[in-house]
Amino acid sequence: MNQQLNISFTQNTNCEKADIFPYIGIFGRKNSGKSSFINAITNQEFAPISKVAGSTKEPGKYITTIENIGNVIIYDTSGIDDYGEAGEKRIQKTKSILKKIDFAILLITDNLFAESEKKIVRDFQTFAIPFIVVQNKSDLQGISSITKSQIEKAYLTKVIEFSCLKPTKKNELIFEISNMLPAEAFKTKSLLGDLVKTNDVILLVTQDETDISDQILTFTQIEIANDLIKNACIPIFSKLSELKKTLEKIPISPALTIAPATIYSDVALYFPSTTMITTYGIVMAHYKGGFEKSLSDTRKIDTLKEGDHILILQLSNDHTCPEFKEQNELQILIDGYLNKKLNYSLINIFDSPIPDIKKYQFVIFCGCFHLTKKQIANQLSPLFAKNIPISSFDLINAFVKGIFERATIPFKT
Ligand SMILES: Nc1nc2c(ncn2[C@@H]2O[C@H](COP(=O)(O)OP(=O)(O)OP(=O)(O)O)[C@@H](O)[C@H]2O)c(=O)[nH]1
Ligand SMILES: [Mg+2]
Repeated sequence: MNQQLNISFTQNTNCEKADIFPYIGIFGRKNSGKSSFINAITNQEFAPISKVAGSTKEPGKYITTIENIGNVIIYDTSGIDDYGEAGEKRIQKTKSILKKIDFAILLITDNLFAESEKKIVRDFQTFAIPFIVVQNKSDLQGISSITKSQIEKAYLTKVIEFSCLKPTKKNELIFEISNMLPAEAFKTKSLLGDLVKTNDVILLVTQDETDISDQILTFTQIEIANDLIKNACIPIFSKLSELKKTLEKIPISPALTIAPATIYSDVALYFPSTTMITTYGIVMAHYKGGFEKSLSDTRKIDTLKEGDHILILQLSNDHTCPEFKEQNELQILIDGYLNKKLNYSLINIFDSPIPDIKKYQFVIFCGCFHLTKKQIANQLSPLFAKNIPISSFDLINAFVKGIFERATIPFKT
């Protein structure tokens, strides 16, 4: 029976920017109907389907539309129950999608929710991805009330039955997906998309080479350059020692200049005081979230007293990344700036849970931001809701170096 539902859809569907699409991943065992499901909910035929289990071997990405949701990017994946050396590699490729998506749809069939499903759900939780469970092939086997209530209770999600062959419950399903899509999914995923316009010239200043490393561009600088190219900007790189000549050669002033905090003051000397100059770290801090509170709390560093307790939260477990050392720099920077001795506690959030922060007078997070924007929101939003000042290494670093006011101007609307 074709159910007529009186459903209203609340999400904004008028996305102007190309990257303001919800990113949705479809997961499930081999042959559970993942590719068929994509075709069914988008009314398209682009995902190849086969009776043979394991036919989707590479993640597929489709830019399409779901009626009543709007433009979306959907990822098709290979089976979560794959095995063997090649199968494990395929599972890793499926998992690489987790960093990109805003929402996951986990297909099950025959009421089977076992280790493979539990594993992928743990991954959803790690990446703070909301998800819905869909019992597909319901024309062959409906969802049992026990399976439905067990999953819904254990994971605080919804279980819906669906059939790609007889998609009578399509409206109901799309309504649930629409309601569960997080508001974040409709915001820009661009690092600088809110700040820059097409054809803006953006000057990216780098440190002069050191003997220590052949690698001139840091991971952050590469990410920012990628983002600028995606936004159809014109990124121009210049070493500090070449900056004068670079500026002589470019005919218009850059809309924005980005420099490492360590050479910010040297770079600023080349520009009038009205020029927008920020740091790579502040761009990342702005993107990753909690920025408004961090921005206003940073100044409270001036109110800290001798012996106050500071909690440093390390957000990375990569000891090789240069930003990992920020945790040690912070103590020297702050004690030096305040000319006081404070008590620092260091917690790596990969090793230990975040402690009760009431006993601290200030919380600072640092590291190379290996967490995704969603993970940061998930881990840190309870802290941002508390009445304790919180900021990031990059903002504190800018503050104690006396560049905070100028370097944050581009982010103040
Ligand atoms: N009866 C029934 N068959 C379905 C349904 N959905 C998919 N199928 C069939 O199940 C088989 C597998 O479908 P696919 O969409 O290729 O499944 P998949 O999960 O993408 O499979 P892999 O890519 O191999 O992991 C095909 O023969 C489909 O026609 C459904 O709702 N009901
Ligand atoms: Mg498939």
